Amino acid sequence: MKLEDLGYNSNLEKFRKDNNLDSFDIGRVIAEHKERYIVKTVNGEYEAEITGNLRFSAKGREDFPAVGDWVALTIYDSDFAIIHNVLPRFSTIKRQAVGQFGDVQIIAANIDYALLVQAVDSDFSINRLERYLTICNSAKVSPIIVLSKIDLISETQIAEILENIKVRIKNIPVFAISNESQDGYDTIKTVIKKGKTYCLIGSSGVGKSTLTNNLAGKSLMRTEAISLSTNKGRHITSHRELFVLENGGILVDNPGMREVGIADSAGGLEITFDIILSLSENCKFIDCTHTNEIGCAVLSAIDKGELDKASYENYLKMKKEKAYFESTVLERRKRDKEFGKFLKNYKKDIKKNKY
Ligand SMILES: Nc1nc2c(ncn2[C@@H]2O[C@H](COP(=O)(O)OP(=O)(O)OP(=O)(O)O)[C@@H](O)[C@H]2O)c(=O)[nH]1
Ligand SMILES: [Mg+2]
Ligand SMILES: [Zn+2]
Repeated sequence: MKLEDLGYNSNLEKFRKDNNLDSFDIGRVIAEHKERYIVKTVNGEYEAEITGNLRFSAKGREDFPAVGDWVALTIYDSDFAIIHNVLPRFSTIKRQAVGQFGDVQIIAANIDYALLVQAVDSDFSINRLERYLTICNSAKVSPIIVLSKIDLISETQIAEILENIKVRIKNIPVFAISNESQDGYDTIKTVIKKGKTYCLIGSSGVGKSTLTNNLAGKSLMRTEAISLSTNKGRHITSHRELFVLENGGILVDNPGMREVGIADSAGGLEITFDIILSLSENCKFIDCTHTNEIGCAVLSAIDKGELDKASYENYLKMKKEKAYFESTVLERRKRDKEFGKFLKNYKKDIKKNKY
């Protein structure tokens, strides 16, 4: 195996050269559990931890390695290694961490495509699709929509769902598949390319691991039927993991997500709702909030049926979340800064009292 088979490229090699990391091994994080990592290199898989230096210089969760990361490491024996550096990420899929406002959770790093999986029988929601799209657009990851479990509904119902998506979501590929009958597999297999990394995201029980296993041709991940009435919210997959498929594609399977909070700082909303953005150029007021203003081009487009109202409402909701997220991040930074100042003065005082 070569590093390229894990998705390594010339940009990463350049960074390694420029930063004199030649004395280290290079590997990719394929799994993570409580700050312990499994890293795959050309020589095999190693259990790894980060250096104290990396831990202490970390300003937040984002500075720790995540699944998909490229790392410089020293291998100590046949299965243990220490991670010294995390190489720069070309993309990072993240969300607002559940219950911790202003903090982000990294879903995966260095992802080329996100497979947004929704089951057509119970899980389907265009609002949530738009939410995932926003996260992808913010992360610089290309989204692909995968509708699973089409064996459970009729062809007319499938066609209806595809029509409904088209009204609100343009220019994003949509694949309808069944992991049972493997309908649609021929086409979805054609999007999985050698050396590219695909991240499966979606709710619990939609068939992400079943798809992973089927594409791999072997049972890599445990899958299970969940009884929604007795096991509400139980997840089958409990950790993320990266696999290299036979055809050279690289897959990251994830635990199901219940909440997909917006931690957007890179214009993900603007890209996802570019129609609203371009309409707003014609609003009468430059600071139009598109909620009640006279001469608002967005509201008038809704009236004329040119813009989907539900999509617009979803946009407003996420915009609010984004504003809240940004304010909590600012708040956190301010607190950190104040604490830094306090610490500096405190240390000064101690010194003064000493002498
Ligand atoms: N009928 C039908 N059942 C499916 C399909 N895909 C998956 N299943 C079943 O749905 C259940 C859950 O599948 P998993 O692949 O474990 O779901 P998951 O998305 O990995 O779930 P988490 O790991 O909890 O996120 C299993 O019983 C699968 O057999 C499908 O296309 N059709
Ligand atoms: Mg799973
Ligand atoms: Zn407006």
